[in-house]
Amino acid sequence: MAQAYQPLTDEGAIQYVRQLPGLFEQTAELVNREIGDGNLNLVFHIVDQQSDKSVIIKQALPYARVVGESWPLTLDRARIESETLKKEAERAPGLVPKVFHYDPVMALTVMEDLSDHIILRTGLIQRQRYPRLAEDIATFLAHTLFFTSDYYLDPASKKELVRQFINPELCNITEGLVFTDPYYDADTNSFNPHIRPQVEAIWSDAVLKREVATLKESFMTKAQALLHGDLHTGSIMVTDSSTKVIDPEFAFVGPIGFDIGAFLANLFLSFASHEGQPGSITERREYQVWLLETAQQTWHRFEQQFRTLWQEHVRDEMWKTPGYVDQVLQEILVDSIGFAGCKMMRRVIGLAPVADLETIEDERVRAEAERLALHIGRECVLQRRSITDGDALVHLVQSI
Ligand code: SR1
Ligand code: MG
Repeated sequence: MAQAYQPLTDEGAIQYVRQLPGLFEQTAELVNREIGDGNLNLVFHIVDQQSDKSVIIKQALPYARVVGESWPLTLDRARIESETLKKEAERAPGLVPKVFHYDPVMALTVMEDLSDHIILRTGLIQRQRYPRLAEDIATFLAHTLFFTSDYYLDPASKKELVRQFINPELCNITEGLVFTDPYYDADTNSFNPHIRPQVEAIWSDAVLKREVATLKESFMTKAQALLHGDLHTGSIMVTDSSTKVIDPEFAFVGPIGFDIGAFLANLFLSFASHEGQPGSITERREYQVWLLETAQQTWHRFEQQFRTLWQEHVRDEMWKTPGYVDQVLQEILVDSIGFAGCKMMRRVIGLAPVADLETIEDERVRAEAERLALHIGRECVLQRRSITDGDALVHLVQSI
């Protein structure tokens, strides 16, 4: 076991897993590939060529990989991630990768290899349909969020949870990249020159910016439940029959609607991207319908499951008052749509764009899709309070 932090090399990663008890045989023929393509970390894929057994090592770097050493970043995010995965596994079994080992000094987690799955974002670009997706994500959201909220936990345990998951540096990234930088001419921004007029219109839209400011304040102050914190379609891996939520290093105790909104935003970004992706109009339209049905079903099943958990477990007598759960769910829906809008606009204007849009090669065609994404994002933020269910949300997106 290392005495001090050091980033693993390819060979170092093999030596590291070899000395862990219970993972590989002494005779294992281990091969390793660094496969990290995210914004922050090293990811090693290690396979025993004899038995085909494999694991993933995810190691935090002391900086944000996407920018480099000029952006230092806490290694504590590895702890946050492994502890969140354990909590999520308790409440949403089967929907997160198994953790085999966590090393606080090396800031790494050894976990289940999900190579038989693909990143959901890649599947959506390829216009794959996933029959379990809405149900599994609704289950993940309802269970992880309800059971880590005050609706279930006693007040002392809830406050201890807030303490355990204080995550100031990663929250600060979100506060900047999602809620601030896209709304002025920030150095971190990076957008298609063909959409400059639409971006400048957003920079000068005080009505929109007041609403985003409200959502930013909610993100920073509404400590409702332990969030995944970055639930985009690059944080979900899928097959036809399995869904796994990965990468909760942005976890903290925040507003329930933030995780739901992140997932909805990424379905809507995919919706917008298929305006510009190759293929026949019919194929693209049919796929867009599936994306909206998935959004609608996710909310619908989240709401049903959250209500069931509430009926069975809500703790406080005052919260059993008839009609109160309806009020809570309506507020969660409104928050979710607002956060979805912010998360759409940041992926078009700010740092860390999404492959759904980036893979549209022709800049002018991409601009059409990006304008649609900005328009949907803006309307989600502005009209969120008038939406009362998943059908109304889908109608809002379709009307744009
Ligand atoms: C510097 S990190 C950029 C983005 O990548 C993560 O996935 C988060 O979404 C973050 O905002
Ligand atoms: Mg991530």
